[in-house]
Amino acid sequence: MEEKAAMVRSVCPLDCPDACSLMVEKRNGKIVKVEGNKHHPVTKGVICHKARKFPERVYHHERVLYPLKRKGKKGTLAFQRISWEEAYEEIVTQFRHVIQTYGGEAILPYSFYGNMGILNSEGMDRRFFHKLGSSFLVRSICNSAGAKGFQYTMGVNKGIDPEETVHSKLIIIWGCNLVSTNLHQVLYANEARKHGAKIVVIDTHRNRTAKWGDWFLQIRPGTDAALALGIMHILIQENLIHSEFIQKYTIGFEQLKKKAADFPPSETSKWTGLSEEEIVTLARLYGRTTPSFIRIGNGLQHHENGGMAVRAISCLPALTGQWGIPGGGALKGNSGFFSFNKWKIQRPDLHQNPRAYTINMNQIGNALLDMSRPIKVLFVYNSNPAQVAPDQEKVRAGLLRDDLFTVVHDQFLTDTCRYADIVLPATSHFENLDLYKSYWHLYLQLHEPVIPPLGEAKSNFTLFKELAERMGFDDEAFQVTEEDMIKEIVEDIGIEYEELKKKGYVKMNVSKNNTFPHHVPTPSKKVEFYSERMKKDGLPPVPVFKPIQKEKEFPLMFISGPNHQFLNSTFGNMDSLKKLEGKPRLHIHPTDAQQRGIKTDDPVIVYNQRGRCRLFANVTNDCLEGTIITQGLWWEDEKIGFQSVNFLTSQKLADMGGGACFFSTFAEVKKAD
Ligand SMILES: Nc1nc2c(c(=O)[nH]1)N[C@H]1C(S)=C(S)[C@@H](COP(=O)(O)OP(=O)(O)OC[C@H]3O[C@@H](n4cnc5c(=O)[nH]c(N)nc54)[C@H](O)[C@@H]3O)O[C@H]1N2
Ligand SMILES: Nc1nc2c(c(=O)[nH]1)N[C@H]1C(S)=C(S)[C@@H](COP(=O)(O)OP(=O)(O)OC[C@H]3O[C@@H](n4cnc5c(=O)[nH]c(N)nc54)[C@H](O)[C@@H]3O)O[C@H]1N2
Ligand SMILES: [Mo]
Repeated sequence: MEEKAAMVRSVCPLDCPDACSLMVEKRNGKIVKVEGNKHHPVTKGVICHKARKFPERVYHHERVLYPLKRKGKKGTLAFQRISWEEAYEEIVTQFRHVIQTYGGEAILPYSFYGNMGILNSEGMDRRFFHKLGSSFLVRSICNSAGAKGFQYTMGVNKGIDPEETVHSKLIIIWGCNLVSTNLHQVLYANEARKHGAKIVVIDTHRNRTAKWGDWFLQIRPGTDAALALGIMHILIQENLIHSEFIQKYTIGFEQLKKKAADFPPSETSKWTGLSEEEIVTLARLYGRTTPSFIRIGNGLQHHENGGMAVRAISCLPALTGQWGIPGGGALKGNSGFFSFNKWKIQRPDLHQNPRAYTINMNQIGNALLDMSRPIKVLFVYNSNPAQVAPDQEKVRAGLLRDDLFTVVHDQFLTDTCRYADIVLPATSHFENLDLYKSYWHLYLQLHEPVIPPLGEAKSNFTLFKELAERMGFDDEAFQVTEEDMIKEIVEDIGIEYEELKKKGYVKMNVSKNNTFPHHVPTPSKKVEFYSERMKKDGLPPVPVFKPIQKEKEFPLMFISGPNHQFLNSTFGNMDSLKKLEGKPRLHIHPTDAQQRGIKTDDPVIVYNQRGRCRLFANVTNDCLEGTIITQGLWWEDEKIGFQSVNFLTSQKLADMGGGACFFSTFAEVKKAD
């Protein structure tokens, strides 16, 4: 007899700003359907295709359900099943041997946010590797340049409550492909639009978001700081600034004014490719509309000057006095509202060697090949470096090293698993107890398990706790349960666990004393147009524009961003979503295509000094001349000879925060034979 369907609450674990609240339909103990939670104040019943496809992912026939050990050559995906005991035995033996012979620094964890749960992404794992004495990983692949740039101006990674943006009268979406990457911001903006708001999109690509907005400004990549300075120039020259606000809440206006003077419309136009008229119109619109809101994306900061771009843009709202008006201000990221005690969660004090090597994850390729301080064990979880990390030629060469012992904990045999000595089965988030914040909305959510672990899968939390036990770590930090840890985290910031459990979510503090402009935690406690701290850090203290270094031999700028149906490389193995996404495309301007004899649907090779990848051309005016664009981190496909776009990207670091420079990549393209 068919069991009555039960609806259970869940949270979407994906590395996406929306952190949706989900409702899961279960029948006979199995998840059959996933929907958006209608009662959650932000999700409001709306979710994307990816989340709807979770049942297909969770029960996918290719899911890894028990530990595996390599039996063939590295790079070949040949494994045999082993037990957890055998896996632990082998890993612990390697850890002990490596620590004794080379020291703990020869062990490197490599993780990101494949699952955003705090316990499973930055909780028990951190405690474990600290105690183990491993090298430190700088987790800078995503937003660190922009986050740092924003912090220099505003002191903390906070913007405004996105729920307020329904009140905005002007919404500028700057380098952010909302329609694909932050769906609920689109809904708020649509609401604002009903009340007369205008939506401006500033992007290099006429993407889905550009087509949805009211006015699209197609900017040359890497020139956003010039545009921000150009807007300031007009605001100041035409007295569209808010003098009392500037007086009361900012420092360094005179220095900024001097810098902005260098960017009259003619100069700004020369760099950005926008017309003088577009620049002037935008600046006047910004100067004359209140409340105005700028959603700053991740795209524009994946450049070598990306930190400064965000730093410059983040000065704009203070110039026109937007902070503090409902719907006025900007938002790059909101993690600063979740003021957890990281130290208590991650316990860096367990590390016996706080001076251990620090390795920037954007340079994992070089790190794996640097034999002057060899990494002997690489432990990968919540991430797929053989797909997402730049300069894949180096990454793969490093992963192929015979003397490197690699463990990968994942739900699927990702491209990284090809290089693993041991693959461990990870639970899906539905199988775990965890706590979720968002880097956009302000609700903390509790996730209680919806189903028990599939096969022999274990959560990251359980894995690292059990490894600690086998390593003989008897600190209290490793004795706790998931519930203990969650209680400790939330009670520390004054949230009752029982309340969280009952409702599923709690909103963070948005009172006056916790928001701009009343609370600006920079050294001066004011919005810093001039930053002494930047000067100390060897950076220009006032926003500047530094053009991206071009490469003569490779004239086309190659921008490889996320696509609509995948989440980074997650879902890249699912037929339904692959079908919706179509082919891995290279969007190319008609002039560039014609010069190279390329037509739509032609297979093309994109290449540079580091590597190549094969894509299918789409000749279109949606990109600028000189810029070629692809979307999505597709899995390796031998049939079409597809390789990661990250064979072309480089390990160079952005101007701030050790950030990644995925989009400051130059390439050439030719028709494939
Ligand atoms: N569907 C989907 N959603 C996702 C993801 C996904 O893979 N798929 N990934 C998630 C993650 S981890 C992140 S970090 C976010 C990222 O999401 P977003 O913040 O939207 O950032 P991107 O999509 O990387 O880039 C946004 C836009 O920046 C543009 N761009 C590139 N260079 C420049 C420039 O110099 N100036 C300007 N103005 N624009 C430029 C690109 O053309 C692109 O359209 O999305 C999250 N959500
Ligand atoms: N060229 C180019 N490269 C990029 C980007 C780009 O725009 N262009 N974007 C960059 C950005 S912004 C980011 S954030 C990174 C993202 O890089 P990653 O964080 O590596 O993202 P994913 O490719 O989604 O890989 C996450 C992996 O975690 C696994 N996973 C999910 N849940 C769990 C779990 O509970 N436990 C374990 N052990 N594993 C789990 C998933 O199955 C998946 O294989 O990529 C970066 N790389
Ligand atoms: Mo990201």
